Parts: sequence; C-alpha cells; structure tokens
Amino acid sequence: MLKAKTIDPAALELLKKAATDGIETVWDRYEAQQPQCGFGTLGICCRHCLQGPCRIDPFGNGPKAGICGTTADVIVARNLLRQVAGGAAAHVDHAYEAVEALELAAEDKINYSIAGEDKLRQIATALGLETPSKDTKALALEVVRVAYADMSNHSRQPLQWLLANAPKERIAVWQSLGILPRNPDREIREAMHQTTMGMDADPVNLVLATAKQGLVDGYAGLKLATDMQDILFGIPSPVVTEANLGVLKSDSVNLIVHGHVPLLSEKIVYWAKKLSAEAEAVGAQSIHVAGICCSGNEVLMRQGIPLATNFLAQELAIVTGAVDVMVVDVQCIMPSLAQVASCYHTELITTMPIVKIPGATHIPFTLENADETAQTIVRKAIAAYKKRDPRKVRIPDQRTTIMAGFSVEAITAALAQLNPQQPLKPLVDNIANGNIFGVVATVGCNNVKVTQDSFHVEMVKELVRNNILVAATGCSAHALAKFGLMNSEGTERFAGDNLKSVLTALGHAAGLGAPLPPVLHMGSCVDNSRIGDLVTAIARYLGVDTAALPVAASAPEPQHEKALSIGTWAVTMGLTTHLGVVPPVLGSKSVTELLTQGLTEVIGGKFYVETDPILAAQGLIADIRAKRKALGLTI
Ligand code: NFS
Ligand code: SF4
Repeated sequence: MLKAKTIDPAALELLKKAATDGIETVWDRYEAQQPQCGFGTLGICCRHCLQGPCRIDPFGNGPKAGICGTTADVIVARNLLRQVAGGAAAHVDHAYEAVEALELAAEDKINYSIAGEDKLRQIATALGLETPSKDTKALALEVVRVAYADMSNHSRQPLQWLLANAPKERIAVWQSLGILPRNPDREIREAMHQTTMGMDADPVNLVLATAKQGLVDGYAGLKLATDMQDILFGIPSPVVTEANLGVLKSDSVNLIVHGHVPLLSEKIVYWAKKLSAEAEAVGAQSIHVAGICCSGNEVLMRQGIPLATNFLAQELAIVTGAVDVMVVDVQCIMPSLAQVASCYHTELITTMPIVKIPGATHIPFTLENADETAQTIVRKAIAAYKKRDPRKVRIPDQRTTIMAGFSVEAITAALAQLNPQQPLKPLVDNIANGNIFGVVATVGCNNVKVTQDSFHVEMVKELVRNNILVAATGCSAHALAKFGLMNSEGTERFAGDNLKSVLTALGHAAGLGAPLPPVLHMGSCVDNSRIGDLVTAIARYLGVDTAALPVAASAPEPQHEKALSIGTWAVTMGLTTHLGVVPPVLGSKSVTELLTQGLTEVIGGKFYVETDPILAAQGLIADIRAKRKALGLTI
C-alpha cells in the first residue's frame, strides 16, 4: 500500500507489534479488499429486489437502467437516503434509551440520579412547560412525556423537540420544502418504504427526503440524546486529562469502555473507583478506566476519564497487551476485536441485546441491573489483570494533555466573565472584528481510506493558523486531542496571532491562567447538538439565519452512516459541510450536483467534497470569507 496507515505515533508503534504478534488489523483487511468495487464506489448498484442485483454502466456503453427501469440517478439517491436513514435510526435508538432511563430514574425505579437539574429546567422552559415550583422528578416526567409524544405521535404534527430548539428562520425554510419531520420512527419507516422496489423515481424528491432524515437525526437523535444525558449525568464543564494509548497503566487494572451510550460506562466509572481495594488486593495500583470512540468522549466530558484512542486504532488498544477488559455497548465496534482479544489475556465484553460478537463474553446490561452489571465487569477486569503477561505488554509512551468539557453552558459561563449581561457579545464582537475569522466544526470518524488522523490534524492546523476557531466532537476530537490541539500550548504553537489573543484573553478571564485551546472539545457525536445549539444561539443573538453565519462543518475522515446523517443535518442548518472522503454518489451527475450546488438555493447549505486537507481548509475559509462579505464584516 502506498499511503501511510496512520500518523499517530502510538498506532505506528503498535502496528509493528501487531505484525510481530501475527495480528491482522483493519489495514490488512482493507488491503485484501483491493480493488474495491467500482459500481459500489459510485453508488450505482441496486439490490432492492430479487430480480437484481442491477448495476448501471458508468461509461454509457452498457445498461443505462436496472431491470425495472430505475436509472443511475434514482439508484444513487435511493442508496443515499437509506444510508442517511440508517444513521438517523442509530441516533434515534440511542436517544430513546436515554429517554427510557430518565423516565425510570424519575419514577425511582432504577438507581440513576438526576444530576443535571439545571439542564432539566432549561429544556422544560424551551418546551413551554411550567417550571419554577415543580419538583425535579415531576418535571422530568413531563419532559419525558413530550419526548414520548414525539416518538409516538399519530397526528401529523412536526417534532416538538425540533420546534422548541431549531431557529425560526430555519423552521420556515424546512416547512416551505415540506420536510419538517413527524414521529421519527414513522419517518425512518417511510424512508425504507420510499426506497423499496417500485416506489419513488424522482431524484429531487429523494434528496429532499434525505434532508428530512437529517432533521430526524439532528433533533430526535442528537439533540434529544444529549439533552437526556445531560439531565441524567450533568452538564459537562471543563476538565483536564490526557489522550492516547500512553494513558494505559502498566501497574493498574486497565478497563476500556468503547461504544456510544453512557448509561453503562457512567456506572463503570463509578464502580471502578468503589472497588479499587479489590484491585489493590491483587497487587494493582488502581482500576484505570479509559475510553475509545464516543463512550470515551461521554465519560471524558463529564468525568474527566482519559481518551485511549479513536475508531481506527481500537484493535491496537488490545495489541498493547495491557487491556484487561474492553467493554462495548453499541456502534463502531469492529467484530474483529474478538479475534484480536483471543491472542492476549483481554476479555472482550458485549452488553447489548443487538450487539453480540462470537468469542466475546456477553453480560446483558439493563437499566434495572446496571450496578450489578458494572460490578461484574469491573471484577472481571480485576480477574483478567492477574492473567496479564508482562512479556506481551507494550504501552507506547504517548500521552497529550487535553482540556475538554466545553458544553455551550461552559462556554457561556466563561464568556460571562467578560460580559455577564450578554455573554455571547465578546464572542460575536471578536467574530465581527475578524479576530475570530470564523468557526468550523470538525466531526466524525477515521476511515481506513485516509491515513489515520492526518486529515483532521493537517486541515485543522491550517484553519487555526488562519484564525478560525474550531469546535470538535467524535473521533475528530480524539485525533485533535492526540496532536496537541486541545491544550493551551496548542494555542501558542498553532493559532494565528488574532485567534491567539482572543483565546488568551478568554482563558485568563475564565481563570485558567493560560489561553483556551484552539480546538474546543464539545463531546461525542450526539453532542454535535451542542454545536447546533451554539450556532443557533449566535444566530438568535444577531437576529440572522444560521445559513448567513461565517460557520462551516467538516467530516474529514467519515466512515459511518451516522456521519452522513449528521452531515445532512448540518446542511439543513444552512452550513457548508465538507467531506474528506467521497461518498458513493458520483455515479449520478445530477444527484452530485444537487448535493454540492443545487441544494444551496433552497436550503442555504451544501456538501463540499475535497480530499486534500490544505485545499479543504482553504475552501472552507473561502466559504467563510464569502459569508463575512455578505454580512458586511471585515474580510
Ligand atoms: Ni461518530 Fe462516535 Fe467515531 Fe465515527 Fe464512530 S465513534 S458516533 S461514527 S467512528 S466519529
Ligand atoms: Fe434492479 Fe430495480 Fe430490483 Fe433495483 S429494484 S434490483 S434496479 S430490478
């Protein structure tokens, strides 16, 4: 393979160990897949009925339509709609579990507290519920009722969660396009129906349906999940810890949480502290929890748990030989982990009824048995520690200090130090005068087609050098954390002078005694809702549409359907949304044009595909410059 696998020094070191230990990784399997199918890459194969598979000849010599007459445009649009609906389904399912948890917690049926009462009152107010005198649990149940009403809505009313939280100007645009979503389950079902054999053959109609799925994702998935989790576990505030596999400890029990939903990982963090005496009894210093993917981001944001690594290096975490238990819940879990774990003493534990992996130990997690499950898992880690073979251990000496926990509330609190009456004013003034030239949200995954972390890091360095403030979530946040973009030194080293002066002033005002980092870690992938909330708040403060703001989004190394659904939501918010990996749409010129140009006229946002990180940064800066110009700001 020509291109480097990763730029992460810990991963590079462990890839050598993997080779010595005879471990197959994601990169080996990627190589074995070459060349990947051209029809699939272009999005022009269809398996939606048993007469297929059908594929369209991209060069125009062979078939121009599937057996039923479906054209390339429709096949591409239909496939994209299904992918985006798949992403939305994952997020809505995640959110639904969190709603159930809040309901049971408020009814005292499970052992979860309501740690984010401030968030509860904030959400209740946005939903128009009476808040002042109500008891916390009673109010939580009212909020839960609104969430359930959205989920089970039989009328044709749009999602309450969207109406209560989205910008008015945007709601008007979505309404005029007929894409305001109703009950999310119904919308996802409809997308499956709309794309089955013999249904919609209008690519424009299919692309609009895709935009609607973006809204399902944004409000019934991301926003709802973050809101519920903040109510249950508290609103994040700044924390300082470290990132990369060097956080594992040779003298402690290492327990890795991997996946997405914090309902179990929060309990594991709690019990790991409680049961430390049992670990000491077997000769370990402590029980050390670290996180992979978004479970990692969740417990980082609220509990200051260090980040182990992101998506592409999940196998390599086990290759350290120092992971005693890796416990997974849902999403982004490579089934290969079981094979890798079988070569070491590591116990891989699955916990959810819809994620079982042969070779892993399955310990069912339910809300009712959460504490018992967490204790069992922590004790399994202690038992596994005793079996750890020191000769097989290699923990790369790679750790970077990071500051995380930047919820909108935390950012606003820091800004309020400068202007208590209008906290957003210092931020907006600095955007207006160009000290902060614009804001880019970098989100999403690693993708084996891209040298791991390289796109995130190179593009973001170019952005902050040009005085663009960056907010990050998901595996993008992991990448930027590893490379020193989430600490004060990162501001000194990488930020342009104007951005540096603002971050220094803000950092001192917030009592850090040092600059804020140039990249603000805003959480997991569902926490992209926090970025949406911030953008919405700034637009509201200025009285403009979010589409007019000098703000853009980027998924530099997207792999998951969820990254597509999040990106689609960002486009519906009116943002230019960059993708660093080409999605499977190039088989249709008209759908590609619609996504990258045509949508702008109707919705304000668009997809922007660029596979070079520096060109992508420059493209995003040019987009921001055009928006600044239209607003009459200095350029
Ligand atoms: Ni987002 Fe977070 Fe990572 Fe991609 Fe997977 S963990 S939910 S999907 S790979 S960023
Ligand atoms: Fe082929 Fe049409 Fe069936 Fe798709 S739905 S597999 S294009 S016949």
